Amino acid sequence: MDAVIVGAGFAGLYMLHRLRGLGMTATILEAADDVGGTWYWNRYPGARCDVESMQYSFSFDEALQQEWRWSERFAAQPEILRYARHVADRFDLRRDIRFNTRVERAAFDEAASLWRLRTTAGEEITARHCIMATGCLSAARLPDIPGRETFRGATYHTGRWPHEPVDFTGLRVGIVGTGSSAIQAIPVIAEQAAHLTVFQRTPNFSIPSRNRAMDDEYEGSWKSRYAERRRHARTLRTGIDYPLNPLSALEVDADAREGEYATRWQKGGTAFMAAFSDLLTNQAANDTAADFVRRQIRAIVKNPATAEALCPTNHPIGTKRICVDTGYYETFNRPDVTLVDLRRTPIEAITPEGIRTSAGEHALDAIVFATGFDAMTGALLGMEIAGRGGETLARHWAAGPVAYLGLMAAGFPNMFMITGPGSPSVLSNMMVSIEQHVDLVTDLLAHLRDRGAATVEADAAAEEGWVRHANEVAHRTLYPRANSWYMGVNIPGKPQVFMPYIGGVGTYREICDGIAARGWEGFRFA
Ligand code: FAD
Ligand code: N01
Repeated sequence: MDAVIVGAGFAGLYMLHRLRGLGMTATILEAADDVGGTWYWNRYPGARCDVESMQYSFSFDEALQQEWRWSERFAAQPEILRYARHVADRFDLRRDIRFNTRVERAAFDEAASLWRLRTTAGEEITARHCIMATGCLSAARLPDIPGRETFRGATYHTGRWPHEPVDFTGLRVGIVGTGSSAIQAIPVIAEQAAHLTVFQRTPNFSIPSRNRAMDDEYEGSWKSRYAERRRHARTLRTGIDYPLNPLSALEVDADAREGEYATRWQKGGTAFMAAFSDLLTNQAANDTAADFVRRQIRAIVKNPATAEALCPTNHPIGTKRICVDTGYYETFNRPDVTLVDLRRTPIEAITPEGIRTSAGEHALDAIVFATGFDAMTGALLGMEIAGRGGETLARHWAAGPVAYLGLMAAGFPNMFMITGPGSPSVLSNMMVSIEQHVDLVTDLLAHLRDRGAATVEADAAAEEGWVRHANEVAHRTLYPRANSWYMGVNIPGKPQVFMPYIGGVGTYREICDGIAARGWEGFRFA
C-alpha cells in the first residue's frame, strides 16, 4: 500500500479522497465503527458546531457544497454526522476504510523504508506513508477524582456519549466542567432532569449563538458565490468569514465600543471576538470586552451570588476557547438547577451516592463528565510511534510537541500529522485547516514522486526554527496567560507550551506556499 491513514474524521476522509486522486493506494484505519470522528463520538445533548455550517463544511467540491443543505445556522451533531456519512458515500470512500481497528503502534522500518502499523487485534499493516488524522480533540479525559469508580449511578463523558438514547427524566444529574461541551449540554439536560447540579471550577466566557433555522436567502447569499467566499476565508486569521473590525478597542470612545459589543452580542457567535483588532493582544482592550460580557451575565442571572460565581475573572476573554451557547446563563434562573462553585467548596470525592465537596454531599443518580480532552498530542501519544533509530515520538516530545509546520516531526520520515501541534488547527475553522494540510501533504507526495525519491523528512534545524517562531508569535498575544488546554495545563504532568500556531490561517498558508514554491525548503528527500 502507498499510504495508511489513521482516523476517519473529516481529515482522514478528505486525505483518502486526495490520495486516490494521485493514483495512490490507501486505507484508513479507524477505531470507531463509522466515519465522522468528533461527530461520531460527541453525541451529548446540545452538541453542535460554533462555526456556521455554511463554513463548517468541505469546500473542495463545488457540487457537494451546492447540493448539501444545512437546516440550521449552527448544525447539531446528528446533522454533521449525516454530512460526514454523505461525504463518505458520495466519494465512495468506505471501501478503503477499516472500522473497529485501533492502531496501537506505528514504527518506521528504515531498511525497507516502510511504516509498520500494529492494531490492538495484533494485525500488522505496512505502507510507504503514514498519515495521522487522529484529531486534536479525540482523546477524552476523565478527571482524577478519588472514588470515581465507586459511584452507583450511571456516568458519561461528553466525548464518549453512548449511541442509545440517554433519558435523564426524573433523575438528579450532576455535571462536572463548564467548558464548551458543558455549556452546550447544560441547558438541554436541565430541561429533562429532575434536578441538575453544575460543578464549576473555572467560569468561562460564553456568547449566545442566536442559532436559527437556515433561511433560503442566507443560504443563497453563500451558495451564489461559494468559491469566492471560501477563497477569502482561507486568507483570514481564523479561516472564518465574518465582519472584522480593524480598529483598536482603545481608539474609539466608550459609547462606540459598547455599541460594537452590543451589536455583536445580539448577532451571536464567535464573531464577538472580532469586535476590535487588539482583543487578543492588548490586556486593556481585552478588559473592555470581558467587562461587557460580565455585565451581560449579571443582567441575565437573577441570583447575584450565582451571577458573580459565573463571571470569569482569571483569564483574558478568548484566551480559553470562547464558548457559544443557547440559553446557558438563563438556565441558572431555573429552580431545578444549582451551581456549585468548586473554588469555594472543592470536590473531595465521588461517593457511591454522589459528589462530596468540602461543604457536604450532593446526592446524584447520574454524573456527566464534561472534562475535556488530552488535546492535540493525546491521540498521537496514545500510540507508540517510533521513527528513525527507534526514537519514539514520546521521547522526541518530552518537553512538549515539536514539528516542522506542525506537519512532520524530524526523525519520522514519511509520517504526516493533519492539523498537528504547531499548525493553526484548533484556533481556526478546522475544515479550512484540514483542507489546507491535506492539500499540502498531497502536493508534497506528488513532488516526492516527481523527483523519484522514496522518503521525505523534516530537517531538524527547520523544525527547531519553526517551533521558535511559533513560540515567539504566541508570546506576542495574551493566550499564554490562561491555564488552558491550548497550553496543556489540563493534563497533570503535560509540558506547558502553547501548542497551536497563532500566526493565523492566512499567514500560515502563505508560509507553506512559499516553502513549497522554493522547492520544499526545510524538507529532506532521499
Ligand atoms: P477527529 O474528528 O477527531 O477524527 C479523528 C479520528 O481518529 C476519530 O474517529 C478517532 O476514532 C480516530 N483515531 C484516533 N486515534 C486512533 C487510533 N489510534 N487508531 C484508530 N483510529 C484512531 N471545530 C471547528 O472548527 N468548528 C466547530 O464548530 C467545532 N466544534 C467542535 C465540537 C466538539 C464537541 C468538539 C469535540 C470539537 C469541535 N471542533 C470544531 C473541532 C473538531 O474536532 C474538528 O472540527 C474536526 O471534526 C476534526 O476532524 P479530524 O478528522 O481532524 O479529527
Ligand atoms: O473541554 P474543556 P470541552 N474537577 O477542556 C473542567 C471543542 N468544543 O469538552 O477549566 C472539576 O474546555 C474544567 O475546569 P478547569 C472546543 O475547542 C467545541 O468542554 O480546568 N472540573 C473545564 O471547565 C473546546 O474548547 C464545541 O478549571 C474539572 C471542563 O472540565 C474543546 O472542544 C463544543 C476537572 C473541561 O472543559 C474542549 O471542550 C464542545 C476536575 N477534576 C467542544 N477536570 C463547540 O461549541 C476538568 N474540569 C463548537
